[in-house]
Formats: sequence, structure tokens, C-alpha cells
Amino acid sequence: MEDLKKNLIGKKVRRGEDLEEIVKNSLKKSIEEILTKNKSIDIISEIKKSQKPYIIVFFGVNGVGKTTTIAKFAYMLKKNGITSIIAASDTFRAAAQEQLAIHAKKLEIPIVKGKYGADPASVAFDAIQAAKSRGIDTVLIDTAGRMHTDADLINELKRILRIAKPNLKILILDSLGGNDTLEQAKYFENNVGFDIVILTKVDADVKGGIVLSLAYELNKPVAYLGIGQSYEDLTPFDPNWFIQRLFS
Ligand SMILES: Nc1nc2c(ncn2[C@@H]2O[C@H](COP(=O)(O)OP(=O)(O)OP(=O)(O)O)[C@@H](O)[C@H]2O)c(=O)[nH]1
Ligand SMILES: [Mg+2]
Repeated sequence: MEDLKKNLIGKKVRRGEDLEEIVKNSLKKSIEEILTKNKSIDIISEIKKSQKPYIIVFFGVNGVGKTTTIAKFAYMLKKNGITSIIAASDTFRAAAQEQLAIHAKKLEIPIVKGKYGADPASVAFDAIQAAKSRGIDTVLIDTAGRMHTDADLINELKRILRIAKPNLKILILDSLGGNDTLEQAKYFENNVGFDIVILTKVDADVKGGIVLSLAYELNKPVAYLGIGQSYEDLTPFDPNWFIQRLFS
């Protein structure tokens, strides 16, 4: 709104010019500036030029799509000629291990599992060791969903991060999460920090306004969008696509 005031008040409008169009275009420009301010890294080239293994931890609240996103991510890496190993560090939720093992099998990617209730940080550690000894490019660490009310799980996540020392921390957010989503992002930022966001379930016909709040309030880029439930359904975030959708 401040931008609009600054850019439009006092502006001369010629006869026949479409006022609505002028306001819309000014708003689009402001939104574009906000969205392009925080450049997301090119993860593929980052991995290719980094020392092996490149370690990524995925986290977020329950059910946002962490595990599914890891499978999509591993698929994307594979298509780019990058090998990965998955650490099933969600030893908390029933069947989490099996869910990830099914993906790993389908994708023909190695996985390190842990027993139900086992220490998730040591599962991550074992996966990193395996990657080192087998020359695998990336380690993708899945974690249990956690609410900010759950101090134990947050401390556990801190421990995983301390031991894994990841190159990249990815917060998974659900585009259907509504107003709570920004609060989640703030909470994770203040407690463990994160580098980029992957926003899931964008196929559910949402405008995804959270993208704008993240960029504006937290200076965090959305790097990828989840746009469905199959492996191909992970796409790099494109500000122009988002703006078009917002104004459609
Ligand atoms: N439509 C749609 N569904 C998705 C997307 N990403 C994930 N899902 C679905 O969301 C549900 C939860 O996904 P999971 O990957 O198990 O979520 P999670 O964050 O690992 O869940 P917890 O480990 O229990 O915290 C599953 O039914 C997924 O298929 C997406 O981009 N679009
Ligand atoms: Mg999961």
C-alpha cells in the first residue's frame, strides 16, 4: 500500500487510460520486487560444485508433505545425474520408516532406516557415513513432523542439525495451512533457522499468498513448489507464474 501511494498519488493520467490497469500494474511491480529480492540458490549447481556429500535436512509440522517432498527431490536429483541416500530420521511416527522405504525402493535409492523410537540423529549420522564411504553426492534427511508446542521434538531437531551439520535446511510448508503458516515459519526461523522453503499442495487451487509474506517478513525465498502427489510434481518457483496466478 505504501508503494501504491508513493507511485500513484499525483500521477497524471491521460484520457482513455485504464485506471484499474494502472493500479494493477503498479501493484504487480511492487510484488515482483518483493519476490525477487531474496534470490533462491540453484541447488543443483550448488550440489555439483560442493564437497561430497551435500547434506540437506527437511523439516516442518505434521503432514505438510516432508516425506513426499524428499522422494520428489531425490527423483529430481537423479534426473540431474546426482546420487543420493535417504536418512529416515523420523523414528517417531508409526509407519514413517516404511513409507520412506517404499519410495526409496521405487526410486532405486539407498536408505538408512532406524528402529521405531531410535535416536534420529544417529540415523542421520549413519547415512552421512554411508554416503562418505560409498561416494554418494547428497544425503536427504527426513524428520518427524513437529509442532512448535512440542519442546522435546524441537530439541531433537536441534540435535539432528548439530550432528548432521547440513549444507541446506529446508522448511516444508503446506499452502493449505492458512494464517498459521507464517507463524510456523517464524517459529522455525527463531528456533533452528532455515535457508529455503518448499511450499506443498499448490495444486489444490490456492493463491499461495504465503509466498509473499515469507519474502516480505522473513526475507526467505520459496525455491520449489509441490504441485501434486507424483514424483514429477516438484517445480522450481517462478515469480512471474505466481504473479499471474495471484491476479487471475
Ligand atoms: N496434492 C498434493 N498432495 C501432497 C503434496 N505433497 C504432499 N502431499 C500429500 O500430503 C500427505 C502428507 O504427506 P507426507 O509426505 O506424508 O507428509 P509429512 O510432512 O512427511 O507428514 P508427517 O511425517 O506425518 O509429519 C500425503 O497424502 C501426500 O501425498 C502436494 O504437493 N500436492
Ligand atoms: Mg513424514
